[in-house]
Amino acid sequence: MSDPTIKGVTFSESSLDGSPLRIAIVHGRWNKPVIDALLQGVLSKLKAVKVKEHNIVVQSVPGSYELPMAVSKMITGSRVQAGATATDLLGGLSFNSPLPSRTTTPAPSSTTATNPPPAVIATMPSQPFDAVIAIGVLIKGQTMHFEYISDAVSHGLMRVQLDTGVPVIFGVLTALSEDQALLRAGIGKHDDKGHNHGLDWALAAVEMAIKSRGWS
Ligand code: DLZ
Repeated sequence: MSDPTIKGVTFSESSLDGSPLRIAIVHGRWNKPVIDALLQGVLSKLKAVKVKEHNIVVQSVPGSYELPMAVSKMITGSRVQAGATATDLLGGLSFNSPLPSRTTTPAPSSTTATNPPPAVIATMPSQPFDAVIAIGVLIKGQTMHFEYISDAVSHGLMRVQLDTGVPVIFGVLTALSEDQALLRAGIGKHDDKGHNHGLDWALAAVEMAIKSRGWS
């Protein structure tokens, strides 16, 4: 068996300051238990390196195949969903609502006491993201879906980051079995729980965001 200490990335976490950064996370909803664990890993590590909660925007798409389009739109779109913060997510609320296209009209003030205004769906001018983390979990099945989607998504995400100049972190697991996926989200079934790769993706996003600011 190979030495388990050799494989993997090294980060100098202490030198990373995410406090000025704005980070988007887009995740698929296939294989949700694994997605949820990865997402929690990303969010906890972003917080650990001081990315502010209100500077984290989370969106979901049906499956991994949709990630490149969603990431592209998140980067280039003129509007983003406001209020979808890490706190909402950790509180268990859903992010599956559509992106709002307009600001709701506030109710007249005279009616607010008895008829509260509709839930605020705020829109705000686009603020640039410093990095986007795309999270998906592909698990090989009996058909060729896995191969086609893995190939399309990896190329699509690379294309988006090169075309836009915004770092896109490849948070897509391409697992040959459910067990492989669980281990890579730190929720393995047996004594060895594995390692949550979401932790690494968060650090990669912050490092690339900081470095690409300096390169541009
Ligand atoms: C169709 C499909 C299959 C078979 N497997 C997965 C998977 O393991 N992980 C994943 O994220 N998505 C899967 N999908 C859904 C596709 O990504 C996509 O959402 C649909 O084909 C619709 O475009």
